[in-house]
Amino acid sequence: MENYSLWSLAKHALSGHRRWTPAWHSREPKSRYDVVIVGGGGQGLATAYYLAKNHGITNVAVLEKGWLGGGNTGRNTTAIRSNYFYPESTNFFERSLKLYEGLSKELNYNVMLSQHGVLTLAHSPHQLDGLERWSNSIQLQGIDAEMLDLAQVREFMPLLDTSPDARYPVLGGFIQRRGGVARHDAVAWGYARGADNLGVDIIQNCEVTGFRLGGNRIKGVDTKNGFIEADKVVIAVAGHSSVLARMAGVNLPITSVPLQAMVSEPIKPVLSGIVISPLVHAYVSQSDRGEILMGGRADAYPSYGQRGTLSALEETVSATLNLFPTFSRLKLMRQWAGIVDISPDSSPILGKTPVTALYISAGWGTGGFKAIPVGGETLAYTVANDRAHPLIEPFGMDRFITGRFVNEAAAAGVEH
Ligand code: FAD
Ligand code: PYC
Repeated sequence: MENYSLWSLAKHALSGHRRWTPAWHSREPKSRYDVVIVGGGGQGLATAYYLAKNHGITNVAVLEKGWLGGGNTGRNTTAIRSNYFYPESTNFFERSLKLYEGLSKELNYNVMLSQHGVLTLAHSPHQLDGLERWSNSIQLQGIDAEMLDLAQVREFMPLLDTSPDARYPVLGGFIQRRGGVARHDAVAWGYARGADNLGVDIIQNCEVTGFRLGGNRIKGVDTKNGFIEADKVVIAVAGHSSVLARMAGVNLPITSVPLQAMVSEPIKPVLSGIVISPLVHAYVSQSDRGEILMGGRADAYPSYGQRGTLSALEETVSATLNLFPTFSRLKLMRQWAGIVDISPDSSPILGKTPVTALYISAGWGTGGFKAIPVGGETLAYTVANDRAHPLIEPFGMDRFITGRFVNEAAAAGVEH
């Protein structure tokens, strides 16, 4: 393993950064694996890592049609928090937050976790009551959550327009101080390097085009590079979950829509933490580079176009200016989108499928970055034991038959 000491940084700087040791190997696919994971985003890579690390299953391939982290993992706004509403969700996301808190050490890779807090605003007494109820529910699980009055909101985010004549006056808010952000590429690359070190094959530019079944059991995957036999297969392809699952004869109740984000030109540090306003439909933070990072509601129509529409962009910018009128003088530098796969109750779909030995990690919608560590850990357990990990029992496909939904639409950072 490379030792990233000051000496090695200086050596690489002097050699023009030409001789870095690659973080993972580029492998040719073998003809057979114990487990094939389709999708080299954070969820797929973390599942591979924990299969090898926690269960000793190393004859594993991660097949990625493009480049690692080129899907939603590399396109998201990296909000990390565990302030969901129902105990099933808070316990699941809190486990993820705890794993994030130790992740740089676990992977020996700096994922740049920065816990500056996530603040959700209330603009009406009714919203304030809702946030109080939400905050109490989280505290009952032993998880940190705190109501802020207007003075405390001002102290946390002085640049926010909290004047009474703002278009949507702020009355208060609810904060999770352990919430924050991490660097998305580093999360994908750290898990990739960790998995590679443990013997997992990471194969990019290898699109899966179909699944082979024998009776009701998975036998392997067809790829652009040929057939690969596998005892078990995991589908972890976010924006294309229903497309891939359908190839294996599994229908997922998922809607796929673009979700956009955008950044301004960089400025000096003016914001600490993330602020979310569910009313104006914007969330705002400042990147380590100084850009003001903005996101809003998902696009109105299902699409696989990874661009997003101008109207959603305009709405996000205008909502941001409702909160921070001073940003009107900033230039918008970049905009991008990813396709998010939204389930009927806005909770993930995790675990076994009706096809024997085929597993799914999907339905992450607008919030699966924060769940990469726990999604990987619990799905690896489920694949290794062919039994749902207790933390993901509530998130199985069977809930669409039993009706035991875990409706977290209101806890998603953005409307969708
Ligand atoms: P991905 O990272 O999308 O990985 C799936 C991979 O599968 C892709 O690399 C894709 O190329 C590959 N693939 C697809 N089809 C095939 C095939 N046929 N063969 C092989 N490979 C295939 N979440 C948060 O927690 N906090 C946030 O602040 C947040 N903000 C977001 C903002 C935006 C703009 C977007 C788009 C998403 C946001 N999310 C956020 C959601 C989060 O990004 C996703 O839920 C998460 O990244 C899903 O991880 P994944 O590994 O499942 O998917
Ligand atoms: O999941 O917290 C979240 C989030 C915020 C913005 C997009 N997703």
